[in-house]
Amino acid sequence: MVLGGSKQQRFDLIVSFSDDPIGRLQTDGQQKESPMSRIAYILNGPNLNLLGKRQPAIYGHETLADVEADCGRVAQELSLEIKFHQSNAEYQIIDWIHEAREHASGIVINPAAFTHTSVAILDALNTCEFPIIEVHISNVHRREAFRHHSYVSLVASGVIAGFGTQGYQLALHRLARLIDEAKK
Ligand code: CA2
Repeated sequence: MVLGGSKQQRFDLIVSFSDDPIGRLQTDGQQKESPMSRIAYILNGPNLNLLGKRQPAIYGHETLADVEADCGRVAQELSLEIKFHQSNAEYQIIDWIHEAREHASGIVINPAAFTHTSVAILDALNTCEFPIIEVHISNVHRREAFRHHSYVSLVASGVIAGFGTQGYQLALHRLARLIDEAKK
């Protein structure tokens, strides 16, 4: 490709547009880690590793691996790259939030029981400058009163609850829209 200028210098482009449809690569082929990346962290809190294995009447039959696969398919449609994690440890979720604030453009989080207890997760999320979508598989508002309060809702752009595991896919669609709007 020849670029303009008085001396008509010639540049070889290492990356063509078709190699990089969503603009994540720099001309040296390295991945950008700017706030405008399309990396989405999907974080899951305690006991969600048991999804599909216990209490199907509340949480359905899909396993967390099924949810990850569904999210992967939707992410591809939306040109998002996902980092999908689950932990039973509060500190681990906080560490992933810290990682996301450096590398990602958004978080989808089902903090599970930490939703109702964790000021530490709220504080970590408050350091992020991108959209955060809170997801609950069950309709927490039809359940015990202690599930009606969420610390995470104080920082979330939106909350999806009661749509089963489909809620994660809905959250990714919303996150992609918010990332696109932030670019304008
Ligand atoms: O509805 C949700 O997604 C919840 O975040 C799930 C949490 C609960 O504490 C929240 O109030 C609402 C519990 C996650 C436990 O997941 C299990 C999954 C299958 C079997 C047993 C537990």
